[in-house]
Amino acid sequence: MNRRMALQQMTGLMSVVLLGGARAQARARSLDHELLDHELLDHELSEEFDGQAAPAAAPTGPFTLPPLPYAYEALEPSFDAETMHLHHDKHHQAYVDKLNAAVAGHPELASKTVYELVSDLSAVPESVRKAVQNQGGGHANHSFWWTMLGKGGDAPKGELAKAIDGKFGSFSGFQEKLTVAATGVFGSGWAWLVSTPAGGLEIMTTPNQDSPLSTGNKPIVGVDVWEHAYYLKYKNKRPDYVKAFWSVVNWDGVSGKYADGKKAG
Ligand code: MN3
Repeated sequence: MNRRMALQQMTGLMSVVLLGGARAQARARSLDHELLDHELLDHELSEEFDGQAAPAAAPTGPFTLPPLPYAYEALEPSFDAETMHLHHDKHHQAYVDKLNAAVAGHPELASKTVYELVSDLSAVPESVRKAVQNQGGGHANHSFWWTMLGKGGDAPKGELAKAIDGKFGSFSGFQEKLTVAATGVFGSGWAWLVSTPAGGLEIMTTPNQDSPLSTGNKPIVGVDVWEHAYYLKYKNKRPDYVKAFWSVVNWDGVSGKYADGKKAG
């Protein structure tokens, strides 16, 4: 073999190698593309079937976090924006996520509203009852809380004003009693003004995230006294937080809902 032939052979070998490399690359690219297509398809499918195609992933439904019905800074200076972000985006979201995890595999629960779930805990299978009580209660209580807050009026109106005066003597008499109940909750929980099954008004407290609905009582006003609701701004001073709470109750909304509830029976 002379030098020229050897060079020709080498060039040929190299071009085979190069060509093979290029082919392999092209093949790899098309495989990538196919894989990508499959990934996209899987993604589309899983979106289309709302998570059913991807059982390994944490469920994103059926319960979802309702958006805050006003800006995060809307309740400043009583409730600071940072607390609102944490309280809504992290704490409330966590209740929703854990409730979704609890009802996964229980289609008979997933088709109910969270209010239906906490209103009849005895209908929830024992294996997930505590989770629904805690996480469902957290979701129900906070969904109520955001809409009850806001800036709309300084005092109850109409039917609610009359009912409060009738039960507590005056608005300030009611405020005093709910304040005492809220500051007196031991540990984490809520203080409430509720409409009882008999139709009257009562002040009650619930531990943890228990919903008044679980005992047949309909919440009208609630005070969240979990530390996550106030610790950033008020530290250990719960009474200061409860005092500030009174300036961010949306009385127009609360009074309207109460009147509608009375009409509906
Ligand atoms: Mn809370």
